[in-house]
Amino acid sequence: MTGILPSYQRFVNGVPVPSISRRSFRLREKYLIVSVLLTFGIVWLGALFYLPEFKSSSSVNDSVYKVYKHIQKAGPELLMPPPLAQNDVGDPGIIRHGGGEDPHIIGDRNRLRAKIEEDMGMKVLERPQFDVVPSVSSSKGPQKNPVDAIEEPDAANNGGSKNISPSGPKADASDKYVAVALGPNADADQISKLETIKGMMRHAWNNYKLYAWGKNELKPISKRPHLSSIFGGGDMGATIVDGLDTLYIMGLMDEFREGRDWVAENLNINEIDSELSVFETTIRFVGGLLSCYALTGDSVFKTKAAHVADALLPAFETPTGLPYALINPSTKVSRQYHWAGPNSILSEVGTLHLEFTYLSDVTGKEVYRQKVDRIRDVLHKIEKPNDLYPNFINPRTGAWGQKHISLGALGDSFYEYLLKAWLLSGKRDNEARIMFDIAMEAALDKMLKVSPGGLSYLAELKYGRVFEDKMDHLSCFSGGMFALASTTLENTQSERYMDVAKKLTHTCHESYDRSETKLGPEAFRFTGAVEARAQKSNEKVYILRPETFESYFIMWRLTKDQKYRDWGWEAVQALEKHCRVEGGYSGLVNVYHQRPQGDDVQQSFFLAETLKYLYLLFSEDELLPLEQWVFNTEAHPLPIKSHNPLYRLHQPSPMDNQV
Ligand code: DMJ
Repeated sequence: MTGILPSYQRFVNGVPVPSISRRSFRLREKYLIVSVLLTFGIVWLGALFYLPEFKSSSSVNDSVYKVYKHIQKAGPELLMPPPLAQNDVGDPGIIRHGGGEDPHIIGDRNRLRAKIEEDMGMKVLERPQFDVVPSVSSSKGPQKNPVDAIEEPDAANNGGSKNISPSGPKADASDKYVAVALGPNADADQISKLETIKGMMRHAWNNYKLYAWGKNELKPISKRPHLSSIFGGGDMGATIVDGLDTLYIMGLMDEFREGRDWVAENLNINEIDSELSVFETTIRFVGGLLSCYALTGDSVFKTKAAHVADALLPAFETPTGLPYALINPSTKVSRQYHWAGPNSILSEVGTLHLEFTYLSDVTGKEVYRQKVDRIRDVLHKIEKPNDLYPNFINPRTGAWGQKHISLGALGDSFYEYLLKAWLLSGKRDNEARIMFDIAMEAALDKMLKVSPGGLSYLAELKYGRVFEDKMDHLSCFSGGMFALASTTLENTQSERYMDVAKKLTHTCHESYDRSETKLGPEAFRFTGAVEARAQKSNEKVYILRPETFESYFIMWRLTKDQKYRDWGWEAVQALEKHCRVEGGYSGLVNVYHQRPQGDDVQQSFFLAETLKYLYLLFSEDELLPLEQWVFNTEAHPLPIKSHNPLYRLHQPSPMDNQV
């Protein structure tokens, strides 16, 4: 059979093989080859000129982009840089030399990404910005050399391009707080206690995530969101924001990352069209976000802290500058609580100072400091009955309301913040410390009582006289406060402060020990035969409050008396026995019942404060040392100015002066 192409048969060892060795083509073959080439050429030119996809060079880009989009759909990680080595998971913005990827390759990828974003108005996913932080390690770590302030890692202009990367300027690895809970000689008991508390945090967080993610709090028994009025009706993710720094401190980094991403993507206070508490929003949201900013250097937290604080500012527009209690961030309308008449609450107007001054220092915006300085000024200058501060004050007139005085509800954290404002300032805010010492001298003279059974307690006053022989659970923070006051300044009161601190912490422990559940009531009285026990039914609740454990923690750090750790462990066991339910942790309706009913609320402060203080009680002193950190009233640690390199003081840039 003859085909189109000729065959010239050769044989090797009698077997036919095709031959390719011939010097020239025959004429018929030449025609055939030329016509095949011509056909190819025509098809190629036709495609170039007539098919729509290839008409212009910009269309070429379109096509490339379409392919790119297909890849993107397949998974964003395809467009993201490969993970760094285990010990190199720092700021994604850092181009690391001497290991890892070639900077040129990173540079090319960044240019490509920037181009795509610019051309298509599209945002390519960023890798999140934080470090891997071990919670349990044998290395001692945190900052040992205090410096005045460090360069702000995310400053808009940090001088030169060598540290600039796709996600922002350089944040040095040392800018991340390394949370180390254990020293080299930690024993098995300490390790297992820390692990238990960490497990509690995981249980609280996972259930919140499962049943109430993005809502404010969790109802752990009915397994659905809890809408607390203090945060308005909207989805502010209170448990996320309040719990984030505890996750970080415990080294629960996966959980921290999901919380951080929620904050970055969803926290928008301006969308809330209902009233929220200026005070609660400040201590939980602004405080929590600032703490995360100090610990990580991730600028998302600073931006969000300022965003939340800005929404609160209209509440300060009063004749005295003392803020109203509530604000609607959408309408910007402010008002007081109905039950307080025209008055603001002392503990609310007096517990903004730490967050607002620190926010000014890290943002460079003076407006926040101006607000709290004005409040301070009013409270400094006003005439005080017997050197004490009543719980109510009218922001229109600047006059006191009813003369009820307490270190518990309505008064508590105002006094705490006088001491802590002085500490946070690196002991420069002397006005605050003097106000604190004068008030405490008066409080101890007039309010400190001893029960017939020998228990010291802080009574409540009205018009200068003992009004009730009662202590709120809230006032159990005061043991820690007096101990801190005693050890941070030597003056005529320091010995007395420590003595009172020990006695009050002991009394608060008694209020726990005298209940069937070993958890303390909301308030306890000292009347006749009844000591350190609640009497009314609304006083018998335990809503997962932290104040007693806060004092155990501070007392342990400052005295090293083992009993504080023992008391803390009793509390952990009681929480596990009575408050832990399948869907999280619940408060109790009556601490005097053997098998108490739950109140079905997992308060956000359980994650922010209760579990954090218990964890710190069993950690080494190097984890958030008291010489470098001050805890806000919601247990969010803030760095001490001039003593903590993570203070992150804002560095003014030349751009700041431009209009
Ligand atoms: C917290 O929100 C803060 O500690 C506040 O100062 C008072 N009480 C709760 C927790 O009990």
